[in-house]
Amino acid sequence: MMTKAEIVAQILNGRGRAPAAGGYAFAPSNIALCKYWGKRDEELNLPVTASLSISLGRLGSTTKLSLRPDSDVVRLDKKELAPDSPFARRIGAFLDLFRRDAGMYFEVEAVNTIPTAAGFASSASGFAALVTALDELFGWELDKRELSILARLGSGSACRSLHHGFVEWRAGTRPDGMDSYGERLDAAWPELRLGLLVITAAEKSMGSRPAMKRTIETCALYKSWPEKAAADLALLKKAIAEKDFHLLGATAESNALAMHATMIASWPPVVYWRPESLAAMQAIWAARANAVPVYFTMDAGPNLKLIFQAGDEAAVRGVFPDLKVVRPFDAEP
Ligand code: 2P0
Repeated sequence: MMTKAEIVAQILNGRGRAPAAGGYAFAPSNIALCKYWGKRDEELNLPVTASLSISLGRLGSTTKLSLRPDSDVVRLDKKELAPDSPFARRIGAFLDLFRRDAGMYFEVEAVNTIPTAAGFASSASGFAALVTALDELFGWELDKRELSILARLGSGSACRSLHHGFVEWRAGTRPDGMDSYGERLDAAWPELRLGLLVITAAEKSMGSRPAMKRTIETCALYKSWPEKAAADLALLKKAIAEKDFHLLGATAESNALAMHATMIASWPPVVYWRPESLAAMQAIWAARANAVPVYFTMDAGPNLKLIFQAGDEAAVRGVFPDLKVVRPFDAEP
């Protein structure tokens, strides 16, 4: 098994120059329509299956980076994190991969433009912005494929946040993961809308990393997941190519529910749903029965992400007045 440090050495391969004064980058958040659930390599975050996501335009993370002489400082949304907090440690361990000498420390200023408190921010946009800012600071001039591989070492889903629009994360087969990265699909869907529905802003019960591991280790249903994910990936690509909204929505919803089924069938069970999550699902199914074309997806938490098209926004808002509506294709740089 290879280590992260070996992969970084292989990619950087002596690239770069004297560090610039700083680095700055933005990366969008992404929401998977076909989920990443299960790793074949925990060190390198290599997935069991391919996944497919849509990036959230201007919603994501900005990261400002500079060098410091004495110790790392990590600020998230203007607040300095305690050095021993889990997030600061995770960033510090990732930055260890890129320090040129023992006396090189970083100041990291990360700001989320997606509501953090509402539980929508994830590590994906953060690590994607961080590697892009590192590229600027050190002048590596890496391409998106290489940056995607580095971002994956921080967090799997981060490899999809290097691009806008629809992104496929190729699972790859190589043990070193050099063929496992995010790639943009050549397709746009300007009328597509995502609605962020806050069920609760409370901290989630369990991080997705241990939940994924427990599912693989204890869930008998997980055996069927690779086949389900492969079939859904093909259907989603067809839906995107043909702009078939019902196929897109139904496939994404079914894929999310199948992922949650594997969590629920793990032991001890992993259940992210709150009673309000199920009530929201039932409201969506009732809306569909009333000819409002709206579907949902869910990740490792209680909140729902609604999928609909621009022409149906008023009808969807009629059911969910507090929805935060995102236009994924509006903010293309
Ligand atoms: C996804 N999730 O495809 C799936 C659906 C959660 C549910 O990617 O351990 O934070 O850093 O590789 O990327 C969350 O997992 O996990 C995730 P690591 P990550 O969006």
